[in-house]
Amino acid sequence: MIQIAKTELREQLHPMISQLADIILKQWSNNLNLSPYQIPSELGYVEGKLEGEKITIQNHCYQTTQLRKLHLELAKVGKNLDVLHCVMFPDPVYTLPIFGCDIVVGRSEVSAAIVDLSPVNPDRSLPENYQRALASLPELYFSQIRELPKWGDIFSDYVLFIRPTNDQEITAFLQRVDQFLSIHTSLAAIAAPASRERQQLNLTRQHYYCTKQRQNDKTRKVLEKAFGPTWAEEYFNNILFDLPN
Ligand code: 18B
Repeated sequence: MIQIAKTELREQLHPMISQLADIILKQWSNNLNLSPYQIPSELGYVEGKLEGEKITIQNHCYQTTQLRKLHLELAKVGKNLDVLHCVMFPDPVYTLPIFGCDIVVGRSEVSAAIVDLSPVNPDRSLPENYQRALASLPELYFSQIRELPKWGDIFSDYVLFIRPTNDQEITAFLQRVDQFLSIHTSLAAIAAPASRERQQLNLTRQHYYCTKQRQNDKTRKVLEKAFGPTWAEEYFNNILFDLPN
């Protein structure tokens, strides 16, 4: 099991976030052959405060042969905002979707919970083996489905974007993330390298994904308030949504 360096932060976060962090780290350590991924050491654990509230960020980063960057980020902003952010970027050599997940909790209420296996096919379809596995998952009902933002054309038809309204919905969401991760870790591990041409397309699509995610003004605003616009821009470009070489 992966050791959590600063357990204190996780313990201070909303239980949905700490539970999801456990699920993600367990899936990674049980099902993948992880190597460390170097992020600048000063960004592993970050504290910032410009105007208003203190922000604390904790990053976990790994890589495997097929996945160039597995990133889990936990953040606490003041007393009232907790965030979990997770992206698994494939190595563009492999034609694999981009797993992404975000949970935002404001004043003890989960306002946004989103998970997706985002396609790298220009027609937004997923590889056939992913489609088969996802189509066989049981259907779920959530009472509050949220509308995707304008930049959200990167997401697949399987995206789940909700505001959970009770513990059952929280549990159902967590289970669904666990299922996405089981599917993804098993299919990613057996992926074969794509043709040169296809690798180029995978790279282009990953650039597109990152360009769209960087348009999330709600994330940007939180980071700008704590660290200033220059730092926020660099953090977006180098840590959250960096482009592969
Ligand atoms: N995100 N999120 O990751 N974001 O990073 N996030 C918010 O209730 C942070 C991702 C996504 O409706 C909100 O609206 C901070 C990934 C979508 O316009 C806040 C960090 C995905 C929305 C934050 C962070 C993703 C959203 C507003 C760095 C998906 C809705 C909360 C740790 C795969 C956007 C709310 C909209 C919202 C904050 C999605 C405050 C600081 C990987 C779609």
